[in-house]
Amino acid sequence: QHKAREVEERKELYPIKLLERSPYFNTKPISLSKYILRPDLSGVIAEFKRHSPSQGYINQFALPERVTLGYMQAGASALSVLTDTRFFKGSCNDLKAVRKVNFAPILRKDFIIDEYQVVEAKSFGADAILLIAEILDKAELNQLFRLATSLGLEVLVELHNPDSLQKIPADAKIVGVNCRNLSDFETNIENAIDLADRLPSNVVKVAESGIKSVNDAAKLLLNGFNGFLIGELFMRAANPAKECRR
Ligand code: IGP
Repeated sequence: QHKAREVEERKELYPIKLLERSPYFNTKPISLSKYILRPDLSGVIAEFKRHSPSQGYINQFALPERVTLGYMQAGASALSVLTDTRFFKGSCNDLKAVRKVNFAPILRKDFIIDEYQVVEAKSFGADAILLIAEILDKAELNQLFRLATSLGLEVLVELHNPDSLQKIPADAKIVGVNCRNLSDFETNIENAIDLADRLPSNVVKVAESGIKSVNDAAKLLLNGFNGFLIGELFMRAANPAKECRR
């Protein structure tokens, strides 16, 4: 797999020992789950996404610092930064840039398959990571979940298929339903609505992908979702932050 090779390369260049010297190992992370539930914020996790595999460039020249500061001023609960390079043309440098100018919780969004990436997320100042149930087996998911938790990172456990429900770690605090089918890229918010009742009852519920309007978000809210992960709708707008404020 391509991701595995990419991670191996970075391991050689920046060994874990080096990452562990990052000052972020001595800072207390900000709780993503708490911020999603804060009544004075919108529940939106606003994503910085310049490119996607299905759409190509969405916003090629957007600056991560500027866009994410705008998101915060618009009342977003949290930020999501895509660090995958091959498909999303992002990197940990984006994460670093966003961290410097924001005090809100930041989710590192990537295809995390290796413990190295969890340590890396922490060293670049992330507060939370995404773990995708469909690309990990249950044991791997639980192992990465435990490592993240031990570093003080929160985990957004993402799933798309009902079959993956059984993989959710017992102490998961935040679960996301991805409305995008990763095999054909189609999005359908009904997917999240169908799964809403089958999620563990004590978790913060996040709907991800394909949220195209305030109406979509309202529908999801009525069906029990607390958080909304939105990228393209904002990034496609001339002024992403203004779109986020709506
Ligand atoms: C955002 P959208 O349709 O608002 O741009 O979607 C986010 O949910 C999406 O980027 C995403 C994603 C992922 C990307 C959800 N899960 C896993 C990469 C990997």
